[in-house]
Amino acid sequence: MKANKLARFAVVGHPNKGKSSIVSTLSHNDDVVISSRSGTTEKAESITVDTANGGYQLIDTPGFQRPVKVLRWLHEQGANASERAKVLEKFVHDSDCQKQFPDEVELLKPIVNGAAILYVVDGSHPYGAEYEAEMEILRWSGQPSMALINPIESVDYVDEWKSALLQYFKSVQVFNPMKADFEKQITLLKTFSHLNSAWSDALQNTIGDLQVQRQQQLEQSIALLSRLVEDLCEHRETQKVLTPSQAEKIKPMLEKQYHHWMRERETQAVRELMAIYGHFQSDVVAQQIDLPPDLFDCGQWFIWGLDKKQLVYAATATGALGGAALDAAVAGSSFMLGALGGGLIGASSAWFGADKLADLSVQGLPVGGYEARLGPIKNRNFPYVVIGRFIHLHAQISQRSHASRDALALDANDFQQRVQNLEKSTQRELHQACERLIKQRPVDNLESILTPLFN
Ligand SMILES: Nc1nc2c(ncn2[C@@H]2O[C@H](COP(=O)(O)OP(=O)(O)OP(=O)(O)O)[C@@H](O)[C@H]2O)c(=O)[nH]1
Ligand SMILES: [Mg+2]
Repeated sequence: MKANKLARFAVVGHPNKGKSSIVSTLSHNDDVVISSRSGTTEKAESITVDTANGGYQLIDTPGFQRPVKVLRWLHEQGANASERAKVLEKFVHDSDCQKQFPDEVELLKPIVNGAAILYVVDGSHPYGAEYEAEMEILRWSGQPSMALINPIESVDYVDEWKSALLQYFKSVQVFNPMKADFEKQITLLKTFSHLNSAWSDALQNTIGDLQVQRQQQLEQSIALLSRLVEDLCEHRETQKVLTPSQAEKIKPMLEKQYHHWMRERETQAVRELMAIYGHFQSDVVAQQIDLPPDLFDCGQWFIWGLDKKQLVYAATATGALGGAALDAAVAGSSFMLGALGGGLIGASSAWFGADKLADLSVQGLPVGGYEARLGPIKNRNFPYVVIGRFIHLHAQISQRSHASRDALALDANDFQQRVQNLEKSTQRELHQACERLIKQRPVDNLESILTPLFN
């Protein structure tokens, strides 16, 4: 049976050193309870990372509470080295020990039952002799083991810890569960695969599966953005009215509905994006999430979408400026920016004016009366704003540790740099796609045009 062959790792150590955080990060599970209160985890909890061709188990455990006393009890059993694993077994089944040392019984049980050991320490606090009893107890099990140094606040004592740990563990690694990106997690899993040869094939398969899954997550994100930008670019709000003047009167209401729909649609996409990456505590996270400035905060559009210089290039690349102007824009756009003031681009407000969003139109209906219509969006920077915001969020969410319970902190947006980094021909494809979106024309290969922006 697959379950019997699964590699199992008990994550053990002092209380409050990030054991649960490591389990949460590696299992991509944001359900694991993490807290600054020492002694949060009271019962051993097993989490299975299940993949198509492999998988493994992580067991979160309570921290050691009375290691010195436990070690004394073990010594009192008078066992020689060959009998020590049996003594540990006796310890976890002894009813007096269960009463006296519930935490140690709970954390040693999975190890006695065959789990390998991941011993977690904090690299921001000094090493101390009190840890020796813990490591000695673990050594009695004879199980495969490695140590993880979690630099919770700093790396100040990492070297000191390494010297101490290497005497007890063959493998010692620094691993920060809050910051470990996907690649670092994979590196750690590779180390796990060397701990026990019986598990190495299954763990190698798991690594392969996780890499495939990561690629699928990226593809799903691109498809999600593609649908989002299409929906937002084509949306319109309509309302039947009796007279054209009535249409003017309801314009503020239509605008409100229009903005509401657009914002909701974007928020929904962000939730879906979080779900793709396994951040299911969306209520908590969504409340905490510090979304980019309001979608309709147009003053921010040159930050989230293209800047003015890039818009000049986009305008020329899509033919809005004509061929000669294109060369000038590619050569350097300072001339073009100057020329804008002279009204070179007839439709410049759609390109550069943040005021021009969506128009109200009124049309007579065949059955009588009129239809007031707001939208679709007119602003040429709009699709880039949507793409820029989404890509920024994607970068944050796809790297977000599942142990992180903080608000999503947004750093500088690099969308404009990403556009700049594209090959000129790819840039032009993007600009042409955005132009088609604004002109309500379908873009067949939108996903493949958006893909290079995610690199
Ligand atoms: N900044 C930072 N904080 C961390 C890191 N790892 C853990 N913490 C914090 O340290 C505290 C304890 O983390 P837990 O993962 O709950 O620790 P634990 O070892 O499971 O604790 P117990 O279950 O109480 O034994 C929490 O407040 C975490 O947010 C880290 O790498 N960086
Ligand atoms: Mg815990």
